[in-house]
Amino acid sequence: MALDAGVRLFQLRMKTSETRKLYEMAAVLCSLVQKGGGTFIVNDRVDVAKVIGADGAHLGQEDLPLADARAILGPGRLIGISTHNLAQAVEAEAGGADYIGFGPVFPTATKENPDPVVGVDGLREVRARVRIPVVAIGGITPKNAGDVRAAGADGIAVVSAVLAAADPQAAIAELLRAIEG
Ligand code: TZP
Ligand code: MG
Repeated sequence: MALDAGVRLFQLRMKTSETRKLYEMAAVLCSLVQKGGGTFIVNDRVDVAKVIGADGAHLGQEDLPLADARAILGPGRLIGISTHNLAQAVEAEAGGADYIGFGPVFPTATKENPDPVVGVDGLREVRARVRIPVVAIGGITPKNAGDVRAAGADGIAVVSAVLAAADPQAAIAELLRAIEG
C-alpha cells in the first residue's frame, strides 16, 4: 500500500518481537519493497539486515557502534544513525554514516522515552553542519511537513501520521505533496 502510494524508503522497526519473527517479517518485506523499487532498512539489527539482503541497517545511540556495524555489513550497504543533537550528528558523519535521522523534531507519542524535542531550528542547524542526508523524525504530519522540508530535511520519517490515519494512502499523498510542493 505504501509503495503504491509513493513511499520509497522503508525501515522495519519491531522492538519487541522474537528474533525469528523479526527475521521472517524482514525477509518478506525486504523482497516486496526491493521488487517495488524501494529501499529497505532494518532497525537495530545489523545481523538481520545482512542475512536478508536489506539495503542497510539503522542504529540508535545505544546500538552497535557504527564502525562495528560497518565491519559486519561491508561498504555496499547503508548505515543510518539516529541523532538527537548537533554533536551526535557531527560524530555520525565523521564515523562514516550514510545518513542521519534527526529528532524528535516535534513531540511524539510513538517512541518510549524520547529525547528532547529539537524543533525546526535544531534541524536547520544540523542541516547546515553536515553533508550527508538528514532524515527528520518525530511528530511529523502533513500539516508541519512543509516546515520540516523548508528547514532543509532531505527526507521525513513518520509512524503515526500514516499508521494512525483513517486513510493511510491519502495521508502519504498529503505528506508527499507537502514535501514536494
Ligand atoms: N525516533 C525519534 S521520534 C520517533 C523515533 C523512532 C518516533 C516517530 O514516530 P511519529 O509517530 O512519526 O512521531
Ligand atoms: Mg535502535
